[in-house]
Amino acid sequence: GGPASLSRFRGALVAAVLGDCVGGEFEGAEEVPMESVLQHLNSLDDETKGTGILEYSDDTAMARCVVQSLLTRASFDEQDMARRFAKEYSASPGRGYGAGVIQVLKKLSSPHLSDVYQPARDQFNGRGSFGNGGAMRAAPFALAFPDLANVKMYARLGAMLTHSCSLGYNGAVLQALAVHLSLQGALDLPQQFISRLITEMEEVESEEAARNDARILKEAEKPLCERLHRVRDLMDRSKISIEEVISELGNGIAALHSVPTAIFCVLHCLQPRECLPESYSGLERTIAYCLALGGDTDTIACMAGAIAGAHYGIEAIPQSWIKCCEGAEDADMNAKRLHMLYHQS
Ligand code: 8NA
Ligand code: MG
Ligand code: MG
Repeated sequence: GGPASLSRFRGALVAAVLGDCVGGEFEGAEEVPMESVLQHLNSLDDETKGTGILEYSDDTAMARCVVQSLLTRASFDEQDMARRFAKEYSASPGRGYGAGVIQVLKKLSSPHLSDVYQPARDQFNGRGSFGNGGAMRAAPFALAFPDLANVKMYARLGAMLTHSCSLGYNGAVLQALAVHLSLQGALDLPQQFISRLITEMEEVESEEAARNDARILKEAEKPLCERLHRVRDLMDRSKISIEEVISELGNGIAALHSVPTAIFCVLHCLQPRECLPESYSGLERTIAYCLALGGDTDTIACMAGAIAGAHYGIEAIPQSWIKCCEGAEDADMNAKRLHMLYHQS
């Protein structure tokens, strides 16, 4: 489809859910042989194996709240979104939430709360969380707002409800930007895609709060930009091992160690790769590659899924995968609603 086509919206929202559901199998694993990944993905095609339904985790649970809030309010409403996060957590606390964010979600359910951003600010002795929990649910902002400035502003505010460290919320801004550009067809020119992300993030990370947090955490002056430069170096190389990707970009629960990684996975899998079946579509390659990294596989595959899905569209997603992932059909429905909202504004 053309820029911002319905197929791209459906691809983005559905593939994010698939990445989460399919990636859950290897979450936290230190080493994942590609053979195990392919076996896991094959089992989804095999109805006789009766894999059953793969459940979604916190990534999708929170993304669904973001989507519902944006659709219901037809804009960003922090009170409404915070309420939905809290309600969702108390209804299903066992979705694999990060240890820290649970405290925020409990405080957000208090009826006496006057500032919905305060619980997030109190995290980690006032430094705020730098986890990838803001980024894992950032894709819907790119699907609700056509304007780049709005995507940046609302992805940031939406993340700040739980992640007040700039590395946490700027990771969400980067993820939303990547989905926004992919939706426009920007991945047809991968070099320009990464350059554009770097330019945007240069501005985002030049803010005082970002510079301060980077200094305190002893990171590079503009940490996400520095990682994006590494992504650009790695994507130019024809051969690169999984170990190098992990050591250069990371596979952990920090936004800094996972959002650039997800972007790299998408870029790397634009072409067929030796380690992956020839029969795979680009989207299947991307998800498989994310799982083979180990670490925070559900979240990295969820984020890469959103970016790749916006590029390849719904047609690249195997029906059998959609059938066995909880919430995939809902995501497809919501993508159609978001597409309408996006084209109304
Ligand atoms: P979060 O805000 O609780 O952050 C996740 C973790 O990062 C915290 O529990 C801390 O250990 C650490 N952390 C974050 N900020 C700081 C800080 N300023 N100082 C010290 N430590 C810090 O949760 P989240 O919403 O960001 O979630 C991130 C990931 O955790 C997601 O992948 C989610 O699925 C979840 N999770 C991951 C795993 C895994 O094995 N990778 C397992 C279960 C849950
Ligand atoms: Mg998860
Ligand atoms: Mg995770």
